[in-house]
Amino acid sequence: MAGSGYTRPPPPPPLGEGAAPAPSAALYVANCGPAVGLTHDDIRAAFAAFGEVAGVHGADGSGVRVIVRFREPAAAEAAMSALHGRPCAGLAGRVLHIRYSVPAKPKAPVGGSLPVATSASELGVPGIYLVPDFVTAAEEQELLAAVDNRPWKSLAKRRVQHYGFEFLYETRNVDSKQFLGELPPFVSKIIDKIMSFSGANKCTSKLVDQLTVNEYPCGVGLSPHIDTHSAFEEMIFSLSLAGPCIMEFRKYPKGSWRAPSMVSGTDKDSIEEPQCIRKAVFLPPRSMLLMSGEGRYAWHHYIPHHKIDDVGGQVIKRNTRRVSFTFRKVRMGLCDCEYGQFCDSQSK
Ligand SMILES: O=C(O)CCC(=O)C(=O)O
Repeated sequence: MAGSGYTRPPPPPPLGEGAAPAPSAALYVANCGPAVGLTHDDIRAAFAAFGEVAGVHGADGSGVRVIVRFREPAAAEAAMSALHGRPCAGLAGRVLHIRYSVPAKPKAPVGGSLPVATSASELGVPGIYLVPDFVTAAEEQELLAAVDNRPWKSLAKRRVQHYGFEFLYETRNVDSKQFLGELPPFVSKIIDKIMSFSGANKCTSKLVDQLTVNEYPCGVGLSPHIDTHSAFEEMIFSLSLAGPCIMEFRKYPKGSWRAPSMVSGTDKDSIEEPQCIRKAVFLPPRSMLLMSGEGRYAWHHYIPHHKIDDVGGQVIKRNTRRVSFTFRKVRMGLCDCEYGQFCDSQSK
């Protein structure tokens, strides 16, 4: 798209579904470019037969796809009907594959354009609480040493450990009949402290019985998701250790939007997503995040894949790993929350 302001259109929709990009003055031309021996001047000359060409630009770094911009949409339409899928005499008989190009969205500045809160009150997502310095630096080192002494399981972009119950990434759920055993003694102090959270007394029996430890290499994040309602009870506690991150919360107008797989970690940030409310908070090492109520049930949480973040004008480098301890309580029945549109129990 270099400089053209246009880019590759989305793949054509299956027959009868959605609409192809509307005709425009810019064409996305594949099988055409310097890498197959055609200069931008050659291409401009061949397309000029249909109207005034405003510019020819590489569509990407491949050298085989270009954007041809006409002054008038009618010229683009004429070129499309004459040249698409046919050998082009002016371009050494190459068969061109042409679609209407679409305007490129401006790229977000480094770290995203979202202001980043440094406290839960500034974040303003109901049910989200953040406690800085929840553990001391010495406790942090003990917790890291404890998990580094245990086997990690490698996912595509990060490593994990599960205690209490295994988290099944394929179903984003747990097998509640497969109890792996009590949470390990090295987290007992954390669990005691969690009990002191306001609202923690809502839980009648054990407050948490499942722990997922995530180790994110520098700059690696996590796809947007809501923890499956039927898998876990309301309160989710996440302790950040070693490195910081930004956590973004997103509320979608329709609860049905599903994030790409958390296993692959291949989310594409916000490019193809529907409109949503976005808010972000900085999670420093040793802080504890509590997700409850609306923030837990109705907002997706997401860790952008950034190596550098801008927090209130201060550049924060994510140049160490981040290790999080996420404590949850496995749900043994169905969820009956008041956020039915986001609830897998209630949509069945
Ligand atoms: O790393 C974190 O703080 C969040 C982890 C999380 O959301 C998850 O494991 O589902």
